[in-house]
Amino acid sequence: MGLSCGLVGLSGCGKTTIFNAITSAGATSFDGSEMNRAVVGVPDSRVPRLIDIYKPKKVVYATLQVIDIPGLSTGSTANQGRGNKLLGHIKDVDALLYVVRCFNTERNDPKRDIETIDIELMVADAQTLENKIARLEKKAKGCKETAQEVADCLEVKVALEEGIVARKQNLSQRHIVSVFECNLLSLKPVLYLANIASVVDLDSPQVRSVRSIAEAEASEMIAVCGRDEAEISQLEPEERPEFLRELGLLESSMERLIRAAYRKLGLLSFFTAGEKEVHVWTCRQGDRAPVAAGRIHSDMESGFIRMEVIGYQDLITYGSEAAVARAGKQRIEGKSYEVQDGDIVFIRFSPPK
Ligand SMILES: Nc1nc2c(ncn2[C@@H]2O[C@H](COP(=O)(O)OP(=O)(O)O)[C@@H](O)[C@H]2O)c(=O)[nH]1
Ligand SMILES: [Mg+2]
Repeated sequence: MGLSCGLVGLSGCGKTTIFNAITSAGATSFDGSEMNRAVVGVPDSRVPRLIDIYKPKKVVYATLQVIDIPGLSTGSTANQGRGNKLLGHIKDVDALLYVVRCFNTERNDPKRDIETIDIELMVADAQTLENKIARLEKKAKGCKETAQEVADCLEVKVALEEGIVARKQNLSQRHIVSVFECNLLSLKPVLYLANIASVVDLDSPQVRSVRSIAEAEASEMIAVCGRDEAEISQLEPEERPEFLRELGLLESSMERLIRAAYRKLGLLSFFTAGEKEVHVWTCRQGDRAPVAAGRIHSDMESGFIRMEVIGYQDLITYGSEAAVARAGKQRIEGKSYEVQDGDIVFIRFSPPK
C-alpha cells in the first residue's frame, strides 16, 4: 500500500534520533542536509501468537515508510526556497509526525515550536495554491466549474493567510476536491511526538502543553524518549526488554507510535494465516470485504465470492481454527461486510477465465 509518514520539526528537536529508533538504520544524526528514508515492518503483538498457532514457514508484516527531512527553522520557506525544497520531500506522505522538543526543559516552548512548523507548512501551501490559481485564471473566465474550483482554492488560501492550517479549516467535500491535486501539507493528518529526556517527564508542563494542542484538534500525542530508544534499538532484540524496564518503560514507544500513526491514518490490519505463511495486510477502516481482498490480489476483488472470517480474539480463546469452527464462531461474510481489525480471513473467489 506504500504508506508513509514524514517527520517534521525544528532543527535539533530529535527527528533523526527518532528516525534511527524507528528504523534501527543507524543513520547519523546532525547531517543537516540529506534526507533519510526507510521502510519498517509495523510491529504487531498479535503476530507472535499467530506464529505459535500456525507455525508458518514465513511471516510478512505490514510496512510503513518513514522519511526524515532536515530541520526547519523560522523563515526557511522564504529562505531562498530551501524550505520549500525540503518540504517537497514530504509532499506525498500520508501523515506527518510532528516532533516537539521537550527534553531540555528550561529552553523549550512547545507551543511556539508547533506554531513555527505550522507557519512553514502554511507558507508553502499558500504558494502551491497561488500557483494553481494563476494557472487556471484564464480558463476560469469561460468555465463555471473551473471558476468554482479557483474560488475554493482562493478561500483556502485566504484562511491560510489568516493563520488557519488547512486541516483545521473544516473544509467541505467540494473544497477538498478543489485543492486535492495541491497535496497541501497543512491538510495532512498530524500525530504529535513529545520527545522527552526520560519517563520522569511523562507529565511535565511541556508534555501537557503538546497533549492539549493535539487533543484540541482531535489528534493524539505520544511521548517518546528518543535518545534512549535509539540506543536500545541498537541492541539485540532479546536484550531490549531488560533495558526498557530499567528506564521505566514497559515496551518500546516505537510500537505505540507506529500503531498510533496507523489509527491516525484510518487503517487497520487483517491477516491471512496458514502453515505456509502468516501475512499482515492493511486496508482502510470501513473497507468492504472485496476491497480488502483486492489488497491481496486484484483477482480476489474482481472474482470475489465470499470471505470466511475468524476474529483474532476467538482464535486466541479457542486455540485453533478447528476449535473455532466447532464452537460455531467462524463466519461467512459477503460483499457488504466491513473488515474488522484483527480478522483472519480466507477468501473464496473465482479466478478470471
Ligand atoms: N537528552 C536528549 N537529547 C536528545 C534527545 N533526542 C535528541 N537529542 C539530542 O538533540 C540533538 C539533535 O538531535 P537530532 O536527532 O539530530 O535532531 P534533528 O535536527 O531534529 O534531526 C542531538 O545532539 C541529540 O543527541 C532526547 O530524547 N533526549
Ligand atoms: Mg536531522
